[in-house]
Amino acid sequence: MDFTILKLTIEDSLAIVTINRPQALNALNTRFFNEMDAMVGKISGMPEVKVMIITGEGKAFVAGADIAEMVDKNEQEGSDFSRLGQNTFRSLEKMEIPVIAAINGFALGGGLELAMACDFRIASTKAKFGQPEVNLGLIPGYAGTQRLPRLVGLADALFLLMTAGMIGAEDALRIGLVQKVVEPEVLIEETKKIAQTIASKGPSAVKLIKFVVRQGMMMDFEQGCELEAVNFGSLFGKGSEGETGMKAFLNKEQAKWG
Ligand code: CO8
Repeated sequence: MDFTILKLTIEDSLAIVTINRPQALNALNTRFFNEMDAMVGKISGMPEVKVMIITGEGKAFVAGADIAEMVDKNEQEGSDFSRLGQNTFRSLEKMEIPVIAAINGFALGGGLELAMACDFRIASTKAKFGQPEVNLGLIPGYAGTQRLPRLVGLADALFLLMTAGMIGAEDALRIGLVQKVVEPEVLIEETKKIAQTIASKGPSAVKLIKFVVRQGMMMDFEQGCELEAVNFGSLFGKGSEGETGMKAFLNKEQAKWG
């Protein structure tokens, strides 16, 4: 597929995907979702890529779903547009490798929903966050009603969803919506450093962390522990990643992953 909205840069084992429609503050349209589906497929087929970063061009990460595209939709089309975005973000969330959002500016509505489908979020001090759908007589449609309370808790989620208020990066950090706040000029560098740290770890272990934690969150505690035990065991044995890592430690060497 020809990418006209998404720009892909590969740097060593990192894939940096930039949403590049700054004239509309990177608002999410059908073309974006088709490109993001294709991008998820493309990067999933690149074993050399260990971590993916998503960021936005210009003053926005993403200022929401494209209101101009949504305005004339009927009920059925509205639900379909919601499912389109939900499915794309679910595919992104289910990628085996970690996905980090580097939030450079506005992350509103569908933009915040995109950021929440990533594994964690690094924000510039200039970032602004909100779910302003009720200003438009809408509710979130890309699983914001589901991911936001799971990330920040019920009351902070309802506060943001009901007031449509925008919060800054420090408040987002306080409620756990983002994990780190940095100056705008170092956002990408700092995010890359975090991504490189992750990329230097046991690659199967990192993927299993993502899988076991995310799956476990949808299970009861006992089932989650069993999922952990099975996957813990999968890293043991002759030629395994666990063997490589543990032997390197005992030999006081840096592990060389296969
Ligand atoms: N959709 C389409 N165009 C947009 C959007 C958007 N979400 N946001 C900004 N733009 C456009 C503006 O219309 C403007 O275009 P033009 O230059 O042609 O007039 C351009 O981007 C620049 O925007 P502004 O001039 O408004 O820039 P400001 O710096 O003055 O303001 C704001 C920035 C505060 C971010 C402002 O643009 C704004 O409030 N944007 C809308 C934010 C919003 O309401 N987002 C939520 C949208 S709804 C949503 O995301 C629901 C998701 C689930 C959908 C489920 C499917 C059914």
